[in-house]
Amino acid sequence: MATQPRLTYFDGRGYGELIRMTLCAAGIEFTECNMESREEFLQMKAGGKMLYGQLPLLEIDGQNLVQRRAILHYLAIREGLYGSNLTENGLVEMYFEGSRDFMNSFDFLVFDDVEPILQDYRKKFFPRYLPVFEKILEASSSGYLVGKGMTLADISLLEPLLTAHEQFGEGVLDGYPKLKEFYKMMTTLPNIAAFLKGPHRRQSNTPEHVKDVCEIVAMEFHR
Ligand SMILES: N[C@@H](CCC(=O)N[C@@H](CS)C(=O)NCC(=O)O)C(=O)O
Repeated sequence: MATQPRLTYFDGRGYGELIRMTLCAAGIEFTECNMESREEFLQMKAGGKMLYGQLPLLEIDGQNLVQRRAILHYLAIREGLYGSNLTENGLVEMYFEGSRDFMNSFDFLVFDDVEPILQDYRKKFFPRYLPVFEKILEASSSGYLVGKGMTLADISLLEPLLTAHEQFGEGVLDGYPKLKEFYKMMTTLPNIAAFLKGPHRRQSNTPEHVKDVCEIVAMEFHR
């Protein structure tokens, strides 16, 4: 029997969550190894699988893949979650990067007092991303961002939409009917619905978790 892929990261969302979601969306069974201490991390590093000494690491197809974007693109190409021609690939990349920026704009969530930032956030970031993705979906006949089926761009967009729902509640996409449909469709796809309820889905990162990870990788933690 072929060995299952193994994802090594920390027991939180961070750079690992989209990889977990993509593996699950593609129906790939995988195991996880969570770094819990500095000793464990250093031991893993000494094992020589982490090219730049960083995580996440995905062991798959006899390879030790690092760099989250490289891992995601490898999976996308392997699993047919990419475009079907050069034009579509350009769109997948463009929407993937935009949705990554949208996701990165939630980085403040690791601070203790997010309430005042949340007020500001809605005004600043929603108008940049939500109307753009709404327009793309209006022009789509499949309900997906690119072409006829799901691509990495859709999975990538789902992550900030899930976070937006967690932070702002159910009505967060009011006024964006196509995005609402997209969100409903994506979250009810069997593999994704199973991921959201299953053991690979992590709770939202807390300041405590981020502090722990900083200790493990010996990085300064700023609140
Ligand atoms: N560009 C890398 C960055 C990975 C990264 O910074 N990982 C952090 C944990 S979230 C890490 O392993 N830091 C340890 C270090 O830099 O020594 C990626 O996208 O995967």
